[in-house]
Amino acid sequence: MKLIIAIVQDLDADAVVEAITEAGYRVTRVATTGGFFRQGNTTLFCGIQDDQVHHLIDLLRKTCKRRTRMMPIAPHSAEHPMTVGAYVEVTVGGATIFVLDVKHFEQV
Ligand code: 2BA
Repeated sequence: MKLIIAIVQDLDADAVVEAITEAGYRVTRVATTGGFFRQGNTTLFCGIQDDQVHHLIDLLRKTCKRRTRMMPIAPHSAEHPMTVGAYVEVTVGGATIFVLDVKHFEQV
């Protein structure tokens, strides 16, 4: 058995969860925050059989989109309040996926 941990953008979360549940898998959705942007994203936990990993990753690939975001690299500070910050374009997503071996699974 595998545990898939997938970090996706909030914009894709509803569609991904729908696709995963429609395909017959179980998923837990957690509201998370990315360390770099410090903005909300969604982390999905999905326990599946080994032979389902490729199918699940395929679903994530089809439903999660790459997007570009503008990230401030020189935000204006108290020392220079009139400075207009500089921005850099950063590509985010589709999905960041971890595949972990599950040693033991039990529901009581
Ligand atoms: P954030 O940490 O908010 O990162 C958002 C985007 O900023 C990243 O998109 C990447 O394009 C860029 N980025 C992040 N750290 C960077 C760095 N040190 N230098 C330059 N650019 C950087 P993604 O790579 O698609 O990641 C989307 C979200 O997935 C991340 O949000 C984070 O929440 C999670 N993530 C990505 N890689 C991870 C990892 N190795 N471990 C844990 N979480 C990860």
